[in-house]
Amino acid sequence: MKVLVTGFQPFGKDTMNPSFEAVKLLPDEIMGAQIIKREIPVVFRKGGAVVAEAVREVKPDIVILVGQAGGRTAMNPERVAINCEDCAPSFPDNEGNAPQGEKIAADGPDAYFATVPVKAMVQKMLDNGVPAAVSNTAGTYVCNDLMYHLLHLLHNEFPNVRGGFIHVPYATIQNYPKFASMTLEEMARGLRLSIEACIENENDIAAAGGATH
Ligand code: PCA
Repeated sequence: MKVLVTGFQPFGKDTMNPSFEAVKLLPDEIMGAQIIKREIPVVFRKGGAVVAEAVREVKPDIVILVGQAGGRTAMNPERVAINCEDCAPSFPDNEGNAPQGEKIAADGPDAYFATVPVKAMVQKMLDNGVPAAVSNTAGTYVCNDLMYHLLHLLHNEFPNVRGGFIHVPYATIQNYPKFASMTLEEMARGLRLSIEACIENENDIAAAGGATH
């Protein structure tokens, strides 16, 4: 079995992105599955093209995308990606793009649900002491864009490959004292546990993972 795991390059004012730093700490094998790691540019559409190229080359069984969500308080497997790119002109991507409410795929559905078992991933992290919760929005910036691109590709071309996205909080070494943070090692442990949960659970477990707001 092969698991493709991606993290992002730094973006905005940050000089590091904990998503790829944590991915780099993963072992090269988890439960007998080969772990293949890739870094993704924080650029609308281009990120999706890089992932598509990696999927075609690696031929993974599972794809886990990872991104930073500063301000989040836990490891957040994302439930859904929406067909929308929308960001403030004051916070463009790394190539200056700032789409405002455009569709990602003109012919695509409004949304795709993750095909990895988000609740099992959360449960496994919680059982092992890693803060985790299902997230019901991946935003409308490059992370949502990447997740939508991946799920659109898998739906159309690789229906047997499962895919999902995990948002991570700031890393403690980024030193944002007003925000929650985790160490890179703890994030990597959460990623490893999540990958194990994907390997162990073809289908998701029955558990509450909703949110009131
Ligand atoms: N986080 C951004 C894009 C890259 C990243 O790590 C996001 O949440 O959209």
